[in-house]
Amino acid sequence: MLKPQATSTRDLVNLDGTWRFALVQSDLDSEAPWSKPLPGTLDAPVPASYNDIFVDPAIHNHVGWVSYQRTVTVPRGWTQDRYFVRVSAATHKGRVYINDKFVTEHIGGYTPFDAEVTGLVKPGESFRLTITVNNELTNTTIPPGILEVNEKGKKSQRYFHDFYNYAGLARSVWLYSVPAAEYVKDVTVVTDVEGKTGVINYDIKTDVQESTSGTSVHVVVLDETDKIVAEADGAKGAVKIDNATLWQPGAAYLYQFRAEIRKDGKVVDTYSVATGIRTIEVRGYEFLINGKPFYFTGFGRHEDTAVRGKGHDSAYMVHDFQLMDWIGANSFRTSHYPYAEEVMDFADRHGVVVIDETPAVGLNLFIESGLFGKGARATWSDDFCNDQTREAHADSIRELVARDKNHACVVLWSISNEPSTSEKGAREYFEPLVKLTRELDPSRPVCFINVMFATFDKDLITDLFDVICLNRYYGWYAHTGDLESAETAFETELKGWVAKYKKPIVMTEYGADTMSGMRSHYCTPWSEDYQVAYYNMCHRVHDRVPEVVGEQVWNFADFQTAANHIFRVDGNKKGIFTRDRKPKAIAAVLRERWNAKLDEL
Ligand code: GCB
Repeated sequence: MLKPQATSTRDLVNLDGTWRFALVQSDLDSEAPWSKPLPGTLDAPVPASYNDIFVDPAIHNHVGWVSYQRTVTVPRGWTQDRYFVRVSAATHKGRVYINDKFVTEHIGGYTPFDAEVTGLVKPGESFRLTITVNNELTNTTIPPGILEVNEKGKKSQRYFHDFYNYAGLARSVWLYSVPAAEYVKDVTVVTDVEGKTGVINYDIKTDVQESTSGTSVHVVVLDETDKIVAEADGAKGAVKIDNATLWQPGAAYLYQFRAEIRKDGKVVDTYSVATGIRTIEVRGYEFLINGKPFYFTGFGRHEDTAVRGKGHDSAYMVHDFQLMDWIGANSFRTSHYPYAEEVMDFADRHGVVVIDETPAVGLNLFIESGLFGKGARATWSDDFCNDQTREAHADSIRELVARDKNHACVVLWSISNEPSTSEKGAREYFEPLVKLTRELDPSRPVCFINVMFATFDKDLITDLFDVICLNRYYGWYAHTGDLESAETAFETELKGWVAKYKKPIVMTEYGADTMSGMRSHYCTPWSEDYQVAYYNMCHRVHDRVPEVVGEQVWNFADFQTAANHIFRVDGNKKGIFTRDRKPKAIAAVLRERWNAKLDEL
C-alpha cells in the first residue's frame, strides 16, 4: 500500500476541498446517492470529520451512511497510465462509486484504500465521484461497538473506547497515475548496521499488465544531498552504504531509496521510499535503538481538534510536533488507531520515535461491568469478540504493517489497547494475532497495552510479547486523591511485573483529569496542582524501578469523548495541553524532567 507519489513516471492530483455532502436517511441501496447529484445544500470539507462542522444535532449524532460527492477530471495526458482514487481514510467503512458504478468497499476507518478508475473514464473526461461512508461499529468491527435501536426506531451507537466516534473523510483523497505496462506496486525495506556500514535489505514487487520482456529492476540510494551512495540490480537484495549516517532519535537522517523499473536503458517507473537506517532490539531489560539504551519520553495522543474532529491538519500537526520538541518528548504512541501518513512521514523526518497502534481498542466488557456495575458479560465470547472479530483484527494488523513497515520512526507494534486480558479466552484470541504480526514483520518487537485490572497475577498473555506496556492510574481511578497509598501500590505492582516477566516496562499511560485554571491549596483532584503532584509521585516510582524504560503520559491534549457518560465534562481533560494547545502547569514540570532525561541519553 504505497502512499501515492508524484515522480517522473507518476502524477498525483489532490482532491481535497469542499465536497457536496448529505446524510443517507433511509437505506443506502434504495437512495442510491451516487446515481445523481446529492440532494440538499450542504458542502463538507475534506479532510475533516463531519460531526462538528454543522450546527445540526441530526448530523452530529448521525448513525449510518453519509455521502460525499464531487466532480473529477482525469488529466488528458494519462493515456499510457492506470489511475486510481486513493482514499486515505473513510471512518469506518467506505464505498467508492465512479458515476453510476460501484467500484470498491473498504472496512477499517484509519487505513487507506484504492479504487481503480482506468477503463471507466477516459483521460480528459470528467466523472461524478461519490464516496459513501458508514460510522457504525458492531461486535465484528475493529474497534467494536454495539448498535442500539430505541422504541421509536432511532439508532444509536455504543462503544467501549474513550474518544468520540468521529467519522467521515478525515484524511486526503487523491487521484493518481502509474504506468500501465508495469509499475512498482510495493517496496519493503529493512535496515541493519554492520560496523560503520548501513545495510538496506529490500524487496520490490511490480505489477505487470503487458508482457514486458526486457524490463529489469534497479535500485539507487541517495543521501540527503542527493548524491548517489549505492546502487544495485534486482527486485530483492541488499545495498550497503559505507560510513552511513544513522537515523537516531532526535537526529533523523533519511536516505532516498529509489526503486526503478528500466526497459532498454530507460526508466519506465520510479518510486522513492525515505529510509532511515537504524536497528531496534529488546535485550534483557533494555530497549535498544542502534545498540544504545533508549528511554521513551512523550505521549499517548489523539487525532483531535475542535471543528475538524479527527481531520488531518498540517498546521496542528506541525504545532503539535513543536510542542513535543519543546517539552522534551522523544516519542509518542498512535493511540488508539493508525494516524495520518503525513504524521508518520513527519516523525521520520524529525527523529521522533513511534509506537504504532492498530484500532483494536475497547475489546473489553470488563471495564464497563467493573466500573459501572453493568453486569459481567464475557468479552471473548460468541456474542462479542468472536472469530469474526479476530479476523477483522487480523486485517487491521495486516493493513497497518503494509502501510507503515518502511517508517524508521516505528520501533514497536501495539496490536491492541487495553483488551480484557485477565478474562478466559484472551490467550486463544491473541496467540494467532501475535504470530501473524511477527510473520508480517520479523524486524520489530510487538506489544499490547495492558489495562489496570489485568495485573501481573491475572493477565494471561504478556509472555507472548516483547515489552510490557502498562496503563496505570494509581492516584486517579484507584486511590483517588491519596497519593501516598497510590505510590506504594504502584511500586508494588511494578515490582511484581519485573519479578514475573523479566522484560522492560514502558508506562504507556498515566494521568489525571485536570481543569485548566483550577488551582487548589489542598491539591484537590481536577486541579492543576493535583496533576503536578500526581506526576511527581509517578516519576518517583519510575526512578526507583530501573526496568521502566519509558514514560508516555496520558494525554498530550484534552480531547473529545462520547457524550453519553457522566464522568466526562466536554471531553477527557487529562491533557498536558488544553484542546487548543495551551500548557497546563504540569507542562513546565515535564519539560524540566524530560529534557534532563534526554541529556542523559
Ligand atoms: C485508558 C484508555 C484511554 C482513556 C484513559 C482515561 O486507560 O486507554 O483511552 O482515555 O484510560 O483517561 O480514562
